[in-house]
Amino acid sequence: MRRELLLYAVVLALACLSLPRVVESSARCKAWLVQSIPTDMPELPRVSGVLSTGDVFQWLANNSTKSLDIIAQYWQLLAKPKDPRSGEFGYSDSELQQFGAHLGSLVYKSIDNAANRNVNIRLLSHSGLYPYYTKEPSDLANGRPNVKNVTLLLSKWWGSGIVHAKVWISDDRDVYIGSANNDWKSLTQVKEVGIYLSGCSRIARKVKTYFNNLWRLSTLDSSIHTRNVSDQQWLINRTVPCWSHFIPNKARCRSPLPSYIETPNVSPGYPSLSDPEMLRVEIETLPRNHSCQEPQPSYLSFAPPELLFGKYQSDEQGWVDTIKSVVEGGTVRINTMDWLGQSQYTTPKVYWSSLSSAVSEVVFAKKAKVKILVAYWGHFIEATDGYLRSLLYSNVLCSSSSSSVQSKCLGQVEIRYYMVPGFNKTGPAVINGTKTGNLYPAYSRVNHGKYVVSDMRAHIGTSNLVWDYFFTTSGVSFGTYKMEIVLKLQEIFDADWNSPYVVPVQELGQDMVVKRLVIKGEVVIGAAAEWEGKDRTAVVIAEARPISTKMNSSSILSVFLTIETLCVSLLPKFQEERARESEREREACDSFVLTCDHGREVERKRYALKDFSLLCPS
Ligand SMILES: *[C@@H]1O[C@H](CO)[C@@H](O)[C@H](O)[C@H]1NC(C)=O
Ligand SMILES: *[C@@H]1O[C@H](CO)[C@@H](O)[C@H](O)[C@H]1NC(C)=O
Ligand SMILES: *[C@@H]1O[C@H](CO)[C@@H](O)[C@H](O)[C@H]1NC(C)=O
Ligand SMILES: *[C@@H]1O[C@H](CO)[C@@H](O)[C@H](O)[C@H]1NC(C)=O
Ligand SMILES: *[C@@H]1O[C@H](CO)[C@@H](O)[C@H](O)[C@H]1NC(C)=O
Ligand SMILES: *[C@@H]1O[C@H](CO)[C@@H](O)[C@H](O)[C@H]1NC(C)=O
Ligand SMILES: *[C@@H]1O[C@H](CO)[C@@H](O)[C@H](O)[C@H]1NC(C)=O
Ligand SMILES: *[C@@H]1O[C@H](CO)[C@@H](O)[C@H](O)[C@H]1NC(C)=O
Ligand SMILES: CC(=O)N[C@H]1CO[C@H](CO)[C@@H](O)[C@@H]1O
Repeated sequence: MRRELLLYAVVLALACLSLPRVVESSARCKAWLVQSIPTDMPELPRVSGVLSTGDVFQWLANNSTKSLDIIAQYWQLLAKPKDPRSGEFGYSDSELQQFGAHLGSLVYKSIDNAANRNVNIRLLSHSGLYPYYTKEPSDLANGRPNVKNVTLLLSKWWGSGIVHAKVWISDDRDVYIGSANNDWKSLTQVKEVGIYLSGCSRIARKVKTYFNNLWRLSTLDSSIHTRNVSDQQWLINRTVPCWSHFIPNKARCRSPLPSYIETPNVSPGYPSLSDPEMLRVEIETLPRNHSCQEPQPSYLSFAPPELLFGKYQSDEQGWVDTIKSVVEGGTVRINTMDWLGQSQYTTPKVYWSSLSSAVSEVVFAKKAKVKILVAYWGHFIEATDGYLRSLLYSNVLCSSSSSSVQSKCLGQVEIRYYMVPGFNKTGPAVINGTKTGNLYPAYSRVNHGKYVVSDMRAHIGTSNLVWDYFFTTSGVSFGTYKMEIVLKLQEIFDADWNSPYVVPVQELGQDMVVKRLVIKGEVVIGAAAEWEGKDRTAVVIAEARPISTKMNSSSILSVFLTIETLCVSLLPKFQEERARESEREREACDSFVLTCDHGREVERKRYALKDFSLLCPS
């Protein structure tokens, strides 16, 4: 035994020595992070070594020789500017060119080409979106025995919910998992983040197992395989598949899926696994770092839990464990479109504190800094702000939890809204013959990525952070302890977090005060923002003369901007760290440079926000 080990060590050492010469072999598993960056975001720093979604989708199709399996919520790769029902109606060809719509056609064409090469293609989607629904996958399948398309309605199985995973598997070897839909806007008008795994058969086969479970589900009759249960974990009555662990053990059916979970019979629900399956796959990244250490483990997680198999963890556990993986005094970065501590589509609503609890726990016990970036866009969910502010209240609770100086709260939650410029000017260019003034197509200009990264591990998913996505909707995540991926994902987050496209979320009841601010030559000596019904009022006092601006919800942006402009920190403990000086560029109202001195660090940022003109006398 010992000799064997020794021999193994020698072989490993030799393999390591010879590594650089054999790396070009295509059998190696390589990983890249993948992004889509909306047009017209010149101030967003580009992160090197990150691929673009449009390229990766084409490669996955172009490189396929045997099989191509795609899970999509909906398909809109081909823009339809001439169709009055379309969200891009009325934009000119040159505008669409500027939007990058042609990239969607290239992706569509690459799948069409793969179909012509007789690749076996399986397309699994939700029912699609108005007005085209399943037109694109149907067109691709039409008259081709090698292309199969199915629609899977999860609401028949879980009462609500949709196919929401965005997954491509090519030749059981190359995989994309991420936030990008099969929509041309997901390539150039929506901020997306995903991972491209190339030459990774072991991972691809596991993702394919999940695909096969979904595919099988689409062939089954939900009416004989579902039960209405009184869910004892979430305290609502709801419909679930008959093999669900939300059904008491004795009443459960045997799962008809090809692969299912092998945990002991526990109920209610799907408690966290103590030792979820980890994939010990050596992953190569760019820049290459040939280490001869054990491969850092990676994992997959899936939703909803009834589709789990083997010892793979639920998507909720993947998120929670990644938040909790932070080292003492470390940082967790969370990027999401939505954040709700409840369900969105059930009646009655479910209260869901899994993620916010995990955040507060690491703030208290691990003294962690948690940065959360949430999208603010045309379809922002109103209840979000309340949940975010209540999460920010953890800062107050943490500070007041300890009285002694030594044990004072060092953890902190910080939350910012991400506003892609133009987010409030989306929709068709023309409605009923009238120009709308919109500048971008409908459902675009939003930060749509879904990931969390601590200093230990990275988790890249397809689910929005709302209960339904974890319990009634299909989602897939890839996570890893691979340090290069962890660092690269942090870099992507930081580029967004420090960009001029973010504004802080204000803590409940926190008023803003500023010492000194220069606006167009006038010294501002006071500022405050408060709620007035549904509206926020911002008051800026310059040289003791109020230049008061009333701000309703439509000009909320300006309030956030004011807050940011004043460099007021959100936390009581930082109250003394106020803006020293801020300078607005004289020539334009929509562009100014802000310099904040936080004592420790000096931040200098450029802002380009048209709504600021409210504060700019015309
Ligand atoms: C995919 O293949 C098509 C046809 O061969 C080619 O035109 C296109 O450039 C390829 N895409 C990429 C990103 O390599
Ligand atoms: C296949 O994928 C690789 C990246 O993994 C890419 O460099 C190459 O261009 C792709 N080949 C084709 C034909 O698209
Ligand atoms: C699949 O595509 C065909 C056209 O080939 C279409 O008739 C059918 O409705 C589609 N099926 C589903 C389930 O979307
Ligand atoms: C479950 O309840 C829903 C709505 O209350 C009902 O439509 C459905 O038929 C029930 N399903 C089963 C399997 O009892
Ligand atoms: C839920 O179902 C249980 C029995 O399964 C029933 O006793 C209860 O009244 C139901 N609750 C609601 C709110 O419908
Ligand atoms: C590369 O590997 C070495 C040792 O294995 C490690 O110390 C170093 O931090 C790694 N570099 C990166 C960028 O992860
Ligand atoms: C456009 O006009 C039709 C017919 O007058 C009307 O039914 C529809 O609501 C209008 N659509 C919008 C978006 O105003
Ligand atoms: C919001 O306030 C702005 C500036 O005062 C004003 O121009 C706009 O009409 C208001 N919008 C609504 C919906 O009240
Ligand atoms: C000026 C403007 O377009 N305001 C809109 C911004 O977005 C919110 C949410 O959709 C709308 O309610 C405002 O009217």
